[in-house]
Amino acid sequence: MEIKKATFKGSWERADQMPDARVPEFAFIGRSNVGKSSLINMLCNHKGLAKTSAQPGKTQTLNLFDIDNKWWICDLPGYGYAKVSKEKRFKFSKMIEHYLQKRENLVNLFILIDLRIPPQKLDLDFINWCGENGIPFMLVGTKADKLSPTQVALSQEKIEAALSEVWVELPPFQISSSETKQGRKEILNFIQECMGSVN
Ligand SMILES: Nc1nc2c(ncn2[C@@H]2O[C@H](COP(=O)(O)OP(=O)(O)OP(=O)(O)O)[C@@H](O)[C@H]2O)c(=O)[nH]1
Ligand SMILES: [Mg+2]
Repeated sequence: MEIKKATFKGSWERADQMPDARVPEFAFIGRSNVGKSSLINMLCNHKGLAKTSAQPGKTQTLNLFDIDNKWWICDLPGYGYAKVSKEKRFKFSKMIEHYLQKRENLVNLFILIDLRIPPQKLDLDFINWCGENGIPFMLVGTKADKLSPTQVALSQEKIEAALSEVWVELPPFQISSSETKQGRKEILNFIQECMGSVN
């Protein structure tokens, strides 16, 4: 699958204020700075589409993008960014929780994990929460360009070993880099497959 036209639809602070969608939606989540917005831009071949920043906490709202008038992408705020106030952090998690539980057209969530850091409790807790809440997801290991292939494989192994303690069957896992476009084809194909099973 190729994306021809991606356009920004708008930003919302609450899931119940978002436009009703009659098309499949795919969302991207993960810790602040993990590379959600960069991955969306990489998938869409559109550098300035989702705002990115070297400083964590850039995306603070639910941002929607229309893709080829056929499906939507939602860029979610990062979770677990310690520098925002406690109140704001709470707001983030409620905002995210509501979105994930109420968004009827959400087909799949991409949970991004930075391959350079060992498995974090926060990520594992979030993944387990998604499992308990029946939210379909794929794990995406990000920033692979910053590691050697051996380090990438080791990192994936560590994440999967941590998940094996809870999960009988491991969720799908895709390695990616927004710099080299690694994983682009695979993620777009995955999206297409998901849409095939929806239609
Ligand atoms: N080398 C490398 N850098 C990346 C990659 N993806 C993102 N970055 C960098 O990581 C930083 C954060 O990227 P964003 O895409 O803004 O991250 P985010 O997850 O959307 O962050 P928040 O919106 O703050 O939660 C930026 O400086 C990006 O250039 C990647 O695949 N490789
Ligand atoms: Mg962002």
